[in-house]
Amino acid sequence: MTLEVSRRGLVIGAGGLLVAGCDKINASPNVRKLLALGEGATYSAQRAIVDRTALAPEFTLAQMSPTFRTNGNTNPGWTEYAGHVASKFADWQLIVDGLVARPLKLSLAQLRAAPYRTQITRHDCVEGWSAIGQWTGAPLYLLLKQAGILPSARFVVFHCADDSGGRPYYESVDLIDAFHPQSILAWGMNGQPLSVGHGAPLRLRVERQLGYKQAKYVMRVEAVASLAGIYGGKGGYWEDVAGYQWYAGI
Ligand SMILES: Nc1nc2c(c(=O)[nH]1)N[C@H]1C(S)=C(S)[C@@H](COP(=O)(O)O)O[C@H]1N2
Ligand SMILES: [Mo]
Repeated sequence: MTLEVSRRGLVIGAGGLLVAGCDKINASPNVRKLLALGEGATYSAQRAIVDRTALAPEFTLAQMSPTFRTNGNTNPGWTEYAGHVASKFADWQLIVDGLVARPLKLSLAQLRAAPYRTQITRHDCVEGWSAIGQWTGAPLYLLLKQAGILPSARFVVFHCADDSGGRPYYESVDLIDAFHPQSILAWGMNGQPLSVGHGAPLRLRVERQLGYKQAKYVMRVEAVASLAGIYGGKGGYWEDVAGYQWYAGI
């Protein structure tokens, strides 16, 4: 197990974060409800809950893929995004809002100065390719905690800068995955700032789920009670347009 020490001196390791993650998950009213259900239900129901919080495998630097291809949209392209690329995202801000007590607007500099986690994981695309890469970013649960996510929230929606045929790309996860210790909003990849092709300035990594859940170009994180009424209502771009599975666990 590797230990990462962030600039704030917070020691982050797979084990340490797992404990932190579990504390947080236990603290979430939704999960408390699930766990309470599990206590009175079958062993398999409990095991399903435990599996959801397990860590995805992590790899060594030596195991990283020599190339990590880009896929899907590789540049949102429109004027405002192009302006942010030109100014190296100096004036860009991530919005965290919806069912939160304290909506946030965070600059890339603020995100990079916050506690971060680095993980080397395997990305699996449904189109039949995989690649192992290193991701560095802000643990999602820390941002949601900072924003004061409300008990009425059930899902977290990631709004992206790109669209296909006028339909914005978006994705969503439930609170178990949102508070998973390996769920991060990555600003770094393979030791470099995240490139435009891979989703600059910020992209989601939810390491126990398929490639299309790994939303690139994340502009806004919205806590919601329901996915109904958000775009096509199925929780994601590919879910809406092609009937892809919403959970997409691997
Ligand atoms: N905003 C946005 N996110 C996206 C996509 C996209 O087209 N737009 N494609 C998805 C798919 S299908 C995959 S496999 C990965 C590809 O990530 P990469 O370009 O870093 O390899 O991003 C996912 N996230
Ligand atoms: Mo994909």
